[in-house]
Amino acid sequence: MNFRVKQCLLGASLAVFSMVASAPASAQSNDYDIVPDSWIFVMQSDVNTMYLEGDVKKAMSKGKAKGKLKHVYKSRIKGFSVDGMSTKDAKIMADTMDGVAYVVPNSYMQIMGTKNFSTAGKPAIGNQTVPWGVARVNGGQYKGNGIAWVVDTGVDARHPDLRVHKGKSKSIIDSSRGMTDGQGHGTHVAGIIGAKDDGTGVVGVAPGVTIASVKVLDDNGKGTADNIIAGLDYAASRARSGDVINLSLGGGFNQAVNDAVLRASASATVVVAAGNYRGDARNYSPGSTEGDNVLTVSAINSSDVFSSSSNFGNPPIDCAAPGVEIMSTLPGNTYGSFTGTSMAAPHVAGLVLKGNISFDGVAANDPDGNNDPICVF
Ligand SMILES: [Ca+2]
Ligand SMILES: [Ca+2]
Ligand SMILES: [Ca+2]
Repeated sequence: MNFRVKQCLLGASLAVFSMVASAPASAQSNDYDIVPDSWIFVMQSDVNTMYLEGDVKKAMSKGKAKGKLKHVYKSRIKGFSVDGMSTKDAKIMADTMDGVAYVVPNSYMQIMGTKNFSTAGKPAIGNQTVPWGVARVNGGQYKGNGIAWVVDTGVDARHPDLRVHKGKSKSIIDSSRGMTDGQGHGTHVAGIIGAKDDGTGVVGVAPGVTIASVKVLDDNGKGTADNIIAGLDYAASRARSGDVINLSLGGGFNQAVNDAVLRASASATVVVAAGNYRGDARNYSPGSTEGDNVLTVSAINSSDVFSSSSNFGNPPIDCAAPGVEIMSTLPGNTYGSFTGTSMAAPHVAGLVLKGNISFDGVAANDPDGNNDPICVF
């Protein structure tokens, strides 16, 4: 956690603060990360959320704060987001409303994986391939009935190598494509976790597991913290112990995102990508989240060498997993490879579903000098 942000939270429970002012110079929390005039309010954990929507609107009229209520978070996560509200009015809101723990600016986040265009879009040819990452973590053979909640760009539900539960899937964002994945990243992540062991295409770490797609990022792989929190709130309200929630995305440090991950982890284990900024993972969200039921994952290549783009630092990183040139499912019944900590996290999500994680070897050349253990079954 960012020390100065923490001080601010403890010092004044109703303080409005800016990540621009609070973040250290080395962090990515620069101006371009902030969504203008958009705020995330986090309520104290004992607040009754039944009347939260009405309370927000009442506070807006009472305090003369102008803005548009966007999301209300009322399951594990308690809070709300607003658009079109000035910094001055956000302060008024925080002062007028009872039970506000803190407010932070909304911020942009994105996928933590890069498509290799020379391999993407290939149909499956011949027999099933076991991707190197699945072999490295001893994946395969899943008999449980857990669900993998993939909070991402969507998942192609028609891909024959995936088992997607449409009824449990949901899009948080307005999208002309509806539930489907226009980017490819979410479909790729889903295949790493659970592509079927059916003799064709690829196989995942927990083959054939039910995938629930929670779409929070657009066709460019980009999104905002308040939508990601809404996706987490949705997944946490339905996930059970034995499920896993995967977050292969990231951006600058955002306390509200980290707290949402922490609160969601009361429902099921949350696995998060460390981030691809070649920096200290403590400066990025959600990778910096620390909790007993939260796993932060860095990336290695097929020689167990730490990926040059992966964030580092223990804490918050718990282990490393395969994340370079990973072959998996892509939309339209095709396959291709991606690189990033986005690919490392779902390997560990698959292990969580299988129910047993151990370590085998370490990531060589880890920049923090403390070589991350490699998670395997
Ligand atoms: Ca397969
Ligand atoms: Ca950790
Ligand atoms: Ca390390």
